[in-house]
Amino acid sequence: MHMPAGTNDTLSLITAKALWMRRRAFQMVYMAQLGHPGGDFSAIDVLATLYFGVLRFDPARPDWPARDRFIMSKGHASGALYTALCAAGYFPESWLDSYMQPRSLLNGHPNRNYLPGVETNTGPLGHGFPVAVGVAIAGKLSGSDHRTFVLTGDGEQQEGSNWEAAMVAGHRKLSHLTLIIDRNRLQQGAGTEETSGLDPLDQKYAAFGWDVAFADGHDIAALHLALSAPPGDRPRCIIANTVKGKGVSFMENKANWHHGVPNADQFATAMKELI
Ligand SMILES: Cc1ncc(C[n+]2csc(CCOP(=O)(O)OP(=O)(O)O)c2C)c(N)n1
Ligand SMILES: [Mg+2]
Repeated sequence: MHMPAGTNDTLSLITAKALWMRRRAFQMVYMAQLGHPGGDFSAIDVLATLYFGVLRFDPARPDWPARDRFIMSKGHASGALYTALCAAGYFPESWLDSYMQPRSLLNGHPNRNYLPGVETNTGPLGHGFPVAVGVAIAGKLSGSDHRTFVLTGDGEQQEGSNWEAAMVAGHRKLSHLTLIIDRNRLQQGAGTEETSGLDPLDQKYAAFGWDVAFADGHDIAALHLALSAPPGDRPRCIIANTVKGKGVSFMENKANWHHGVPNADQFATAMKELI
């Protein structure tokens, strides 16, 4: 499943998948009248780049020991993860229509007991990153060359558990671990910096022994370059500068679209813009 680095074909494929994911995720939210579309849309370009340009995986063997792991720590953005897993071949598209319906396998927050491709249950913020550190430690102890990628929100970084995880990963030089922070500068109802400031995030991770890089979280070529770089000698943190609600004019940078849901007119407008 791994694509050659940075070819135009790879970047075009990722771009096309990301567009499909935005359209499909918004349709799911519209049908369910539930969801977190703002955070879905800030993360989708990162997920599309990972699944269609970086990760080593086989959807026919979700538990293949040598697979790269991706952990969606910001589990509320399940629309981004479910559309990525579906596009990657883990389950049929019809399953997406059951999003958040009673007894659906596609809960509001991802559950690995229900859905192939989900590495661990997430939703409570601050849990996925510590689990990813454990996964990376296990990989290192077993001599595996698989990589572990984890995506957190930026508001999520306010949870103390992340900093314990960051400290352990730096101490153990977990070179095969990459943390991506979705730096959209908004959390549930307000900006991160007015709630509990995070800056300078880069200096904090560097102080914990991490390699740190910034990337435009919607520039597929830049994301591909940053995410497909081979492991170094320590864990890597990529701060992806993103726009919450990216791709739909009335959603971009609006806190109320954290868990806002569209009416019929808004849905139609979004579908016209997402082409
Ligand atoms: C421990 C915990 N507290 C509160 C929530 C409710 N909650 C869900 S998303 C969210 C805001 C997250 O902001 P951020 O991490 O920046 O996510 P994004 O902007 O990418 O959507 C909150 C407070 C939660 N899921 N878990
Ligand atoms: Mg945020």
